[in-house]
Formats: sequence, structure tokens, C-alpha cells
Amino acid sequence: MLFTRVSDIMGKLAILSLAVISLAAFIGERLVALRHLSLSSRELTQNYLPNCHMIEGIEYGAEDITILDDGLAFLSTGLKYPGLPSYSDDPGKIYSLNLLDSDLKIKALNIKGQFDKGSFNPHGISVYADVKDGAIYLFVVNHPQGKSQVEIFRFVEDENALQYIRTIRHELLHNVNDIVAVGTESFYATNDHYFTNEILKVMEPLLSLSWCDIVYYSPQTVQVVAGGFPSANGINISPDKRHLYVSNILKHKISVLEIQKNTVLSHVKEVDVGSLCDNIEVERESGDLWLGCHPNGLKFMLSDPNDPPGSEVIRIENILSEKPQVTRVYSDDGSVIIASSVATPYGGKLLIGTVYQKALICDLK
Ligand SMILES: [Ca+2]
Ligand SMILES: [Ca+2]
Repeated sequence: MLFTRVSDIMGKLAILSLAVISLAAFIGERLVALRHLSLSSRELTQNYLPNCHMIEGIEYGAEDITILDDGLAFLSTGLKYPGLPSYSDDPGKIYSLNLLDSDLKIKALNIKGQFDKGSFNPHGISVYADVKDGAIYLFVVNHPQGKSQVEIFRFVEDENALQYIRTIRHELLHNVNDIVAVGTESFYATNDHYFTNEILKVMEPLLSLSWCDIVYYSPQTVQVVAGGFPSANGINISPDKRHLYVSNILKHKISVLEIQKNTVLSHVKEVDVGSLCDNIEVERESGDLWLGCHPNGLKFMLSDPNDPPGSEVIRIENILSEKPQVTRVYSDDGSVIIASSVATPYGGKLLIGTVYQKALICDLK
């Protein structure tokens, strides 16, 4: 009787030990995977540009920026994103900045129409110029109360205003990070998470789930057009409108996709960037990609003011060729600018925006 009891206890202990060992091995394997995906041990080399100065009035981030052909930039500011700092309780705003003006003063765009400005939480932006009448449309990813929706505005240049047109909500647009407008009412959007529950969202990178996708939206069709991303961040289009570029941020790659006739995308290739790149801007004349990147994902997630995340700007030339050139144009350890998310060139200058901090403008060498 005693012998049976002892062997029963021994058996249970053996099962328990096996479970503990398996759990430890699983956690160990996950920690190694997370260190790899966050580039947490990467050392950054400082690489500065000449004549840099901060854009006055930007203190709470300019997560996304895009520049019109005539040098007018739109800045999406004041993002509140779960898990990341935001240093202002005020709603977000869109600013304009004329890069041809020597004083480089930002101006808040007044929003006209039936739009709830009090809950405005702008994230990724994209501009569409209608060739028919020259009208400029600004598409903005908005997260009021943590939800995801896309706002379409028309830019009223002589009033420095945005005329609100409409809001687009759809179950497929559940965690939108960025968009690229391809018509007055149509766009491609990236989802940076699969789940909407905050705890389950955290589990996605922990378990290396690759369930994020790209969605095409038009008033006639809404559909998933590409999937299999651990997280899909910035998205933009080539000047000839044939290719889409998507930041596969947790894989440290830029995915190149070809737009098929039926709006479905076919995979072309991936280009290694060795950094967690956020938004993508495409230079019109050259077709070069400019990327605002997070050189160390762990520091970005922790966002400790005493050990801040750095910033990095990467340029990709000839991305469609056999040998794309990937150049680190600017890097800083966070002592100048924290958590860069976008970079865009204009007229020999480079404008760099961040998720929750400042914006910097420098001369390109
Ligand atoms: Ca964008
Ligand atoms: Ca982004």
C-alpha cells in the first residue's frame, strides 16, 4: 500500500518536472526569438546630417508626414497608441508646413464639417490628387476611443483647412496603422495586429503569430489582398502605381507587392533593412523609398526616458532591380530625436517625424 502511494507521488513529480522543463524550454526559446525580432542587442552607430533643427511646435509626435509636389507637408500629430507614451491629453491635429518658406512655421489645419475633433487621434496618412479637377484628398487613419477608422478630407488650400467628407469603418479595418489612397474613395490599408483585445494583441509577437494583413477598400469591394505578416506597418505605392511597398516591421524587411488588375496583390520580393521600419515615403522622381525606423524594438516598447529609443532613417534605391541599395542616412541614439517613424526628402532637405516626440529637419549631404 505504502509502496503504491510512493510510486504514485514519484510518477506525478516526474510529470510535473517534465512540464516545468518544457515550459522553461518554451520560455527560453521565446526569449531568444523576441531578442531577435526586437533587435534588442543591436548597437547603433551615430550618423548625423548637417544643419539639423527641430520643427518648432511639434512636441507630441508627428507619426506620419507626407509632402505634396509643391513642398507643402502634412504632419499627423498627437497620436495616442496603447503601450506607448503620449505626453498630451489634447486631441491630435493635422498641421501643414511649407518647406519652401524660410521660417518653416507649422500651421494647424482647421477641420470643417460634421467631424468630432475632440476624439481625433490621427495615425497614418496618405494624399490623393485627383487628376480630373486637381483636388487634393487627405486620408487619415483615426483611432477615436482606441477604435480604427479612416477619415477622408478634401484640402482647402486658400483657407489652410480640411473639409470633412466621410468616415469609413469596416470589420476588416480593425487595427489600421497606415493607408495608401489610390482613388478619391479607395485605398489599401495595413493592420498592425490581428486581435483587438489588448492582452491578446501582446500575445501576437510573443507567440510569433503572422496573422496581419493588407485590406483593399473601395465603396464596391472590401477584401483582404495579402496576409501572413507578423505586423504590417507603413504602406506606400510606386510612382507608376504598379507596386506596393509594405513594412514587414517585425521581420526587418520591406515587402514588394505587385498590384494585379483585380486589385489582388502578388508577392515580388522582400528587401532586408536590418531595422524595425515604420512608415514609408516614396520620392516621386527617383522612386526611392525613405523609411523612418526604430533601431531597437525593445527600447521602443519600453520607451524609458532615461534610456530612450533611438532613431534611424534608411533609404532604398533601385528597389525593383536585382541589387537594391540600402543606405543608413541618419541615426541617433535618442539624444537628439526619439522613436523616428517617418522620413521624407524635399528640395535637398530631410524631414523626420517621430511617434510621440519631436520632428527634425536637416540638410541632405
Ligand atoms: Ca503613410
Ligand atoms: Ca506607422
